[in-house]
Amino acid sequence: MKNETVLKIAIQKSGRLSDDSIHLLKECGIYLRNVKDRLRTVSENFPIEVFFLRDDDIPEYVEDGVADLGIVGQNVLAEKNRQIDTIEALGFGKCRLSIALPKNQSYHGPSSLDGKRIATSYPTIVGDFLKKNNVKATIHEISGSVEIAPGIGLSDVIVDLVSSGGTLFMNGLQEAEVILDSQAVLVARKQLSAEQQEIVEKLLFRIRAVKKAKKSKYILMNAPNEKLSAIISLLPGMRSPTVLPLAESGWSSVHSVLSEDEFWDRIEKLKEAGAEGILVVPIEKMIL
Ligand code: PRT
Ligand code: ZN
Repeated sequence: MKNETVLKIAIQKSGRLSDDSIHLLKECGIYLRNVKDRLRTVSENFPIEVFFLRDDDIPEYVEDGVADLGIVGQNVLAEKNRQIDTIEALGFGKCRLSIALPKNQSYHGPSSLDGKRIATSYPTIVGDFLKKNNVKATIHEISGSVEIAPGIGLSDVIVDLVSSGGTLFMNGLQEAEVILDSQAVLVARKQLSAEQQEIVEKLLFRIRAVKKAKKSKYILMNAPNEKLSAIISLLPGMRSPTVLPLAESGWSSVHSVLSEDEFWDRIEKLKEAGAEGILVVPIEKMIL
């Protein structure tokens, strides 16, 4: 076997980030065999070896050099506070770490926490927040089912992750303040070798192409030639739109790329400007 540099990447073994992490690697064209029930696997077509770990352990393993890269939530990173670099936000695993309290209690900012008992799995982040706001409160560290703590008399307040808010609602709690916004990020060990850095750049290039494509749509439409300039002025495209003559004289087919944010607004304006038969197609990869 050739002595090639292989980058080791740690991802969550089983949990909310697992499927999205594997899916991202797949979209980057990195093939992994038998990802279920394994501790590690080497890709057949990219110099990468994947380790499957508990998310809480990933920052430490990356800092210690057991893994070179990792995919982990910013909430875990902030709590563990390890000397590693965040190199790319990945756009999945979005949530927020929030202060929540029983519905019938009022909250007027951090000072409302004075003298309270706070249950959380994030003692470091909460401790820093209290210190920053000059608040004295007691932190009870618990590792799961934080949302039931006020109901069973263990705490007055909780600090926990929220995404839809359904769990808080079901436990009679209200979200009072967001302490941290979080999503999954790609992290790297400090002092990677030049060869390793080269592989990271290759991976990042692919990740960015996938992310960019997700935010964009390819659109095709028919336009009467006399309205072409008005229609073209509404289209950004990567350079300028592609315009092709249709079989029916006096008409053209216009192709372009629109970003998700401006999509609906532009489509309405394009229709008003005379575009017809608008087709919208997902883009798989986008290389700029
Ligand atoms: O076993 P391991 O330690 O690897 O996994 P874990 O149980 O610690 O973590 P897991 O799989 O639950 O979450 C992994 C990561 O997903 C977290 O660290 C976050 O970065 C991210 N994430 C995104 C979330 C949520 N959304 C989320 N909603 N993690 C947890 N939750 C929980 C939250 O704790 C609460 O119990 O979901 C509940 C609230 O959800 P809603 O939708 O009802 O508000
Ligand atoms: Zn965990």
